[in-house]
Amino acid sequence: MQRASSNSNTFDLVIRHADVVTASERFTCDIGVRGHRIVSLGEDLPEAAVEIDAEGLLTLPGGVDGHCHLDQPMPDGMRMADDFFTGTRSAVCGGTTTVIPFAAQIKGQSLVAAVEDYHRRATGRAVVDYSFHLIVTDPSPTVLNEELPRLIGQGYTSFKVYMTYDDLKLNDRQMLDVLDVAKRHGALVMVHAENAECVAWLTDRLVEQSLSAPRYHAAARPPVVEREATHRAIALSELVGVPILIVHVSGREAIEQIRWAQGRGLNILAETCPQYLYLTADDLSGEGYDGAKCVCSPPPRDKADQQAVWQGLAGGVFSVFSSDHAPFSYHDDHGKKLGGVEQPFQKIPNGVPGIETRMPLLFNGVHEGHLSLHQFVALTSYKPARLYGLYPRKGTMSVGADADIVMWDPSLRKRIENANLHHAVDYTPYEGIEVSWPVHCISRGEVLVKHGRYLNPPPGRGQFLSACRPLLD
Ligand code: DUC
Ligand code: ZN
Ligand code: ZN
Repeated sequence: MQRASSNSNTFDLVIRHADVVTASERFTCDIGVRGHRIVSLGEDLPEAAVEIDAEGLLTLPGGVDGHCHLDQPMPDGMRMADDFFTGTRSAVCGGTTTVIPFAAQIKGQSLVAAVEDYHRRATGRAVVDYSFHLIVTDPSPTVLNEELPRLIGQGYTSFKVYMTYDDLKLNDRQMLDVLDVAKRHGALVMVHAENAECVAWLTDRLVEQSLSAPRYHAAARPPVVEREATHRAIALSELVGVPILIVHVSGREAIEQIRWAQGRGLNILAETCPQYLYLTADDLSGEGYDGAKCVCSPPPRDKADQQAVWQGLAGGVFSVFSSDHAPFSYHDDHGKKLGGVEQPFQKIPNGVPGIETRMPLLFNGVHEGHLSLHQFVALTSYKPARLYGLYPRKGTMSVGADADIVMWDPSLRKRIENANLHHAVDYTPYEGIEVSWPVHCISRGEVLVKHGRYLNPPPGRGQFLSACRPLLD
């Protein structure tokens, strides 16, 4: 694939005969890269130091994972298995060349301190480029009036708020305050929509009956709990007059609320994730404690919900498809078996790993006729780049964009096996599913994956990306 050039240094890299697919176009050309950027899309480009023949492959913009958790500070002895090194290594092996994890405020902590701490965790570790969302858990007057406006101006233009989890949740008034700051300063608020009081009430009833197995996680968070919070978040957004993005939408009841809002002309955006296409609540009922591997919130639903999510992806309800990678190992005292013991459902660390399998699993939607290739690019790269202020540097294939390029062979099908993944988690909930994989992955002009093999680039080559204003259309 590579050959040395003796007579030209016009380009550092040329990709020949590329069948380029973006969110809106498909064309064949040679791609010329100089330094980190695409500098030419043309024909018969002169020879470069590095050459790749893309004949027979699809050439797509690198993926942007707009929702993943890496090395996030956790309470109660929990610890994420992936840091910025293993997480971004895993990302690029699955075709993702930009990740956006969360700088999370601990209640009582300054938001600026949370961001500084998160930079320390990322610096020198990332293999691909990264940006940060914020998680706002304590919207004090200082946070609302000083820290958030300053951080938005410095390139942190999206933040997540939670309607559940005791250590993270905001009440409605606090949500209104945060939405108001987003409106005045041009940021995007992402909402985790589950009704905390309902979850607590249902959990107490299950615990009273000594029902503690992983499968009761789904019973404690039924669709109505997500539906109610989704509707309430929409109402709060309407009241303030600012768009929101509802994250990890799990099935038809929440989708109905979002469709209803979108039909009324409200600017309600939505995200879904692989677990809502490939898992159901039955996966929480595995042998013994095995169901803990699929405990995430909202929980996976049923087959009809999976169908509704596929239809929502195809029909435009969803703007983005993210992993919500939450890397807790199964055999780990800091993971699913906290303290070395099996936990009652309400204490199991929430989340499933999926940063490497996100794009291959959605590519199956193209393979099976659910989605067009353009929709695949829009959901996994173009739209998250725009919403999170990284476009046109990321999310497209145009002159001036970063050379983040992923080449796929749609005919190459291989089963997912955790042994072949590059994260530090000891399982994948998608073991055995057959998918297409990226063949070559390029990040800012550098080949990091070649013929499916990870080339071990040095940790720290990934750069922090300061985000611009969200582009919502
Ligand atoms: N739910 C979240 O809200 N975040 C991480 C993982 C999960 O399941
Ligand atoms: Zn969440
Ligand atoms: Zn999450």
